[in-house]
Parts: sequence; structure tokens; C-alpha cells
Amino acid sequence: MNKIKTEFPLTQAQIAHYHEHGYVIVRNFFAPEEIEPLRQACDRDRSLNNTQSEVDYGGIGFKLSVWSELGDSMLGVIPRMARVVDAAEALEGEECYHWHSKIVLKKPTEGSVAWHQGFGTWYEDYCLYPKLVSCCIAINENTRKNGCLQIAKGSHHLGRIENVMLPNSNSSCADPERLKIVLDRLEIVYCELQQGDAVFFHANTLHGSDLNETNDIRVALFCTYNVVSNEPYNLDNQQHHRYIPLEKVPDSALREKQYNGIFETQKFFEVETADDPKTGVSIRHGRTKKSIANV
Ligand SMILES: O=C(O)CCC(=O)C(=O)O
Ligand SMILES: [Fe+2]
Repeated sequence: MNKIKTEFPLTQAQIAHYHEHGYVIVRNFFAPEEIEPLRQACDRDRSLNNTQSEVDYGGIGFKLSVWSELGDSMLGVIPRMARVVDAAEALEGEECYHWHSKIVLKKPTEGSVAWHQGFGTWYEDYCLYPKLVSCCIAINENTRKNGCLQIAKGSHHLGRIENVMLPNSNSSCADPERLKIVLDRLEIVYCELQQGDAVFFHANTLHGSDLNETNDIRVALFCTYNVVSNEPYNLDNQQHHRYIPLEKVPDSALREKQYNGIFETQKFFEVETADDPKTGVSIRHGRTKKSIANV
């Protein structure tokens, strides 16, 4: 058993908010100085060591770097930190394992993300239940102006919405007809976050974001966890989604610089570009699918 426990557990009120609304914002989840080395590395190398895949919605889209193996780079350490893992397990009420993590770095004028649910595609990855939770950590300030994450409040109660391919795109999104009604009826929450703030959201929570209209980058790190009992019932072509016990690290890991480099040594998923769909393997999942870009 892993004895490491967080010093900063979620409160009962935060857990209740998540269950009622499908998300919860946790201010100061990380101290800015814990996260600052990652922000600087992203700013220095905006291609993240050439690891970004492109999601193309017919001209405007966004770029993301995805990984599932967790080593001792900063990107391997953050998803294993006690405060993140314990929060995921408190929200799910079960042992969790790492599904994948990704960095979405929006340069100026980049980065519109069409509305979707994570479970829209994790269902296609043969997960039976929407028992996955994502933690979005603001690596720099995420604002309305630079295209922060948006969430449709309470949308996790809708259940799974069919995912459809968008025309002239390598990506899918939630069924536009249903989506229009849903977005008319539900409140849209702009998750404006300071560096180090985080938002946890449910696999069925509809989310998306707008373009970055500032002259600076917008960087968010997403860590996604699945519950152990919800491991895909078919792991063909997605061995990286199998259950591997998490090796948690203490909350002090970043403060004490217990990591080896930022992302230089991190192993990422293979890069795919919008006009090079290769074998039809999803850039976000390594899944054998026609769409290369599902979340
Ligand atoms: O970075 C964002 O604004 C949202 C990205 C997202 O939802 C995804 O990559 O699945
Ligand atoms: Fe997403």
C-alpha cells in the first residue's frame, strides 16, 4: 500500500460541488513558484521539444502534447503528486490510475477547442463507466482573453453525448444539434485561473475553449485518471491505458525539486499533424480510430 498522503485534501464542500456541478475550482492548488519552472520551459520552447500534435477544425485548432508514462521528469512527477492523486480518488471514491496527461499550449491567435466530453471518446476506448476525472492546472494565468477552459455547468448529468466528426477536420466534437440546445440551457463557466489554480472536471462534463487573443502564451496541464475497476475491457492497440499502480510522490516534490528536468526526458505520444493522419491512430489516445483527434 502507498502510505504517502496529501497535506492538502479536498474539503467535503469541494467534493460536493464537483458531484453537483461536474467540476470544482481549487484555488492555489499549487504555489506559483512550484509551477514556474514549467511555465518558463514552455515559454522558452513553445513546441515542447517538438512533441505537439495538431487538432485541426478546418483552419483554427489547437496543439497538444500527450503522455502516459510517468517517470521522474517534472511532467512525470506532477501527475503522481499526492495532492492530485488523492483529490482524484476523493472525487471518484476509489483507487485511480493515470490515464494520460497533456499540455495544451496556445500561442497568440491559436487554440480554439470545440465543445466535447472526455467520455465521448473514452467510451470508444472501451471504458464502461464515465469514471474518469481530469485536473486542469494553470501553468500561467488562464483568462477569458487568452482562451481559458470553459465548462457547461452540470452537463455531466446529461450522460454521454454522441461524438461526431466535424467537416474539414481531423477531430470530433459533441453532436452539434444537441450541443446547441444544451449550451442555450446551461450556464457556461469561464474557468479563469491564476498560475497554480486547478479545476477538476468529470468525464461527462462538456468543455471547450476560445482562441488566445493576447500576445502571450496560455498554458494548461491536464492530468486524467481512471478508476481501477473501469480499466478498458479491450486493450487492443491501447496498452498504455492498462492499469499500472501509481507511484505517488509527496506534496513536497516540486518544492524540493525532486525531478529530473522539465520535459526533455519525458516520453510523449507520437506526434501527428492534421494533414498527416497516418494510420488513423488517435493522437490523444493511440487508439485505432478514423479520427486522429479525440479527447
Ligand atoms: O486547453 C483547453 O482549453 C481544452 C483542451 C481540452 O479539452 C482537451 O485537449 O481535451
Ligand atoms: Fe478535453
